[in-house]
Amino acid sequence: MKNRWWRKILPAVAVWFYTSRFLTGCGPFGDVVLEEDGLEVPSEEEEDLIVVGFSQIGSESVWRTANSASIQNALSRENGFFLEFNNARQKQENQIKAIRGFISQRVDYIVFSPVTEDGWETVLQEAKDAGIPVILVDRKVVVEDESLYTTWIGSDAEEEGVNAGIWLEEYLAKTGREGESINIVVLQGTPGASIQLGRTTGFESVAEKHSNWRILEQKSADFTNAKGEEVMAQFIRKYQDIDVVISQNDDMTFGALKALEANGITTGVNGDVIVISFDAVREALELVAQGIINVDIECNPEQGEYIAAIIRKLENGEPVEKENIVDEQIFTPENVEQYLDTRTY
Ligand code: GYE
Repeated sequence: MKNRWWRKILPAVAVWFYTSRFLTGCGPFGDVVLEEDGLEVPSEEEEDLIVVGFSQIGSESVWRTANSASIQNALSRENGFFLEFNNARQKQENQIKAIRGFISQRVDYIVFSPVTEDGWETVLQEAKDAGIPVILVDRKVVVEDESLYTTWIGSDAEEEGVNAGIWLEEYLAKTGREGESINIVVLQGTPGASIQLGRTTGFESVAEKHSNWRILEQKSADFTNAKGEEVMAQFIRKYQDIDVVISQNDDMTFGALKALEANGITTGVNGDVIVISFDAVREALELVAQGIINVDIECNPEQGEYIAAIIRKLENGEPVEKENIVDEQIFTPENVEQYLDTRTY
């Protein structure tokens, strides 16, 4: 029989490997990353990096995936950051848990995109007491004491809603329909999310100036493709004469288009129903170019570089603005072609 001596020492090697890893954070074959509360911590060589804990809402949309990628690219090791990325899977309680984890880990900055506006006071106070600056990204919070966060970076949701209304106003005038009665249905995003509330109030502020516009119903489809299809199908069953569909993100629009098509209803420039969408991801811009979606109000997910720049300023002790609004535009069949090649998401 062969002498398999190594079999005898294997358990001892395993014990040595895991104990040394556990006690020192270093493995026998170089540095490894210690896990603490399921969170990564920087190794010794990474100690100079700026540690950022980021709680993302989830991965509900194409926009969200692009937003996550932008933040991961900007807050990379090469750029001097150590990023703790947490996916909250649409739940506020998961975000609060992640933020508490970041606090106990004493990260340098906490960044998060709040799924809804309310309910953040306690955990933000805990971050403040721990002396950790909080940067809000994409969505906003409602808090009495604004010093609970340092700054916010995102889109002007209300302006996006106003832009949708103004576009509709101009389009109806251009097509000679300004005097017609116009029936509108709205697919809304996650209830209580600042972006949903902003887009809604923005559009309503224009709609209320037009006595011939009638908002038949506004219903949440949670920013997802599947729910967009489901809610649009309900609208179709309930209302015979829909003139305009407003969908507060592209994913819901993709779902709604499926439901409309399944019911033999055409959309867009030469169709039965006018479609107004938000986000402007590549696939939606292609549908704008084909005249299937009439207009897409851009919401810019590329917020990573903005966050990195703000953190660098804070590191240098420079002041930062309380609100930082990203640049955005409006895409119609008339202008969209020139942007198609460069759209990466
Ligand atoms: O419009 C949608 C998403 O908060 C701006 O969230 C964001 C929205 C975006 O999932 O697609």
